[in-house]
Amino acid sequence: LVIRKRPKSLPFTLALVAGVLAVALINAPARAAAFPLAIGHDWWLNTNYASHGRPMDQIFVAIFWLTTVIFIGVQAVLVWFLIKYRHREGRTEKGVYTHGNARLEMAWTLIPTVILIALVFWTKRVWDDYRYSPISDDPSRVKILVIGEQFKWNVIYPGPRNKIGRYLLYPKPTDLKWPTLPDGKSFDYEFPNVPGPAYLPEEQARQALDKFLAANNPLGRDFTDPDTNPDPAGTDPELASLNSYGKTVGRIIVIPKGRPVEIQLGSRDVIHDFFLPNFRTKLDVVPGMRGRLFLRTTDDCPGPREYTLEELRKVIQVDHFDVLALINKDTPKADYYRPNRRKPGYYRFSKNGDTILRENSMITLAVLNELKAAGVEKVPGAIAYDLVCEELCGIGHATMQGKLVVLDEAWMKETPYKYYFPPSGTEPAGKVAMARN
Ligand SMILES: [Cu+2]
Repeated sequence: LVIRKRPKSLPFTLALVAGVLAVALINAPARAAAFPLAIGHDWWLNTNYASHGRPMDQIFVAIFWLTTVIFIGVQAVLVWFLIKYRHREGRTEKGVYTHGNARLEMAWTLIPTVILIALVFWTKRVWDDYRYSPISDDPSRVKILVIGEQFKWNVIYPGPRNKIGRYLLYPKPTDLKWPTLPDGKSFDYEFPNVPGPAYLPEEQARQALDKFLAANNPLGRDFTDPDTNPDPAGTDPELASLNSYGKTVGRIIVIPKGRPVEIQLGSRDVIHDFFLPNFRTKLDVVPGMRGRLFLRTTDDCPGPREYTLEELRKVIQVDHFDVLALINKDTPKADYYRPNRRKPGYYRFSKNGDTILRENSMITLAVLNELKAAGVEKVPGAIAYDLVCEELCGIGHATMQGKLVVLDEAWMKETPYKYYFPPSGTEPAGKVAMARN
């Protein structure tokens, strides 16, 4: 290190700057609604719609600018030294090789220490708000169970009683009794005289149980647990089949706007990672463990609304979001269609009897042209945010995607969403859970 002349007050000046910076960092989230982001939208974080996300973004931005300023400063000094002390013919002045400088070393140790301690306390506050959210003991929170498997997401809703019950419990070849079927009977129809798989040769027992799981219970739902049944009164077949496997697999996650939400996570096979970029929510999904995440949408989170075809084009092409079509009896130019008596009907846009777009499906660019040709001007819809797996869980990991849609109270009263959660206002009054910011 070459230093010719050092101002005596340098460490004190630097310590003062660091102190001011640290105080500014700690107080910044309390004062500023949002940090000014000088970098263009496409280069920056995507929009946050979770109440705990704003303080998270602020700490990210602060660390980004702190490290950027220090990086540029260090590089500038480095270049300045290179030029100032370059080799020149006839130069008589020599560099001084120092063997230590207590003040300077104190300065470059203490300043980062102060900054890092400030960041520790700030980070802990933001982390606690996210991971140990006040929503976690809010009795009015609605629950959702998401089960990952190679390579898709299964979504289970609690129904009006807000109960999920036991899942991911799989029978073993050593069990003395056959597992229970959805109708409450036991799985013994292939071996009526055998009390359970343990009484069969192991290979045969495995095959029988594999058959049971594939045909009756891929998610290991415990049919003896009354909490897994959303319709214990047996009043509504639609409600009773809410979480049948055909419906849960690949289903869209719907969350009610503004209500506190608990997302429980489980895995059927390997470790996955549940990541909602627009909701600053991310947690590994580990087999054998029930993960829990909490979120509440911000007030400015867009809910369902009517989109013109041009707006839809922009959202799909420029913002890269899918849009869920929300079509019902009140939608202009929509008609009701029921292909046959055994299947449920649905609302749709059509031309000459052909379906162009049906309710509860994703709007694509190709559909927009057809809608225009059919004279449709506006489509009610809701933005479908991405759910991605952020773990290298296998060869199909990159395509393991789900969608999350935020619906307002009016749409939560429509079929099929009305079956998903207790209606708003019926939940026990909870304390108001808000992210501190
Ligand atoms: Cu995965």
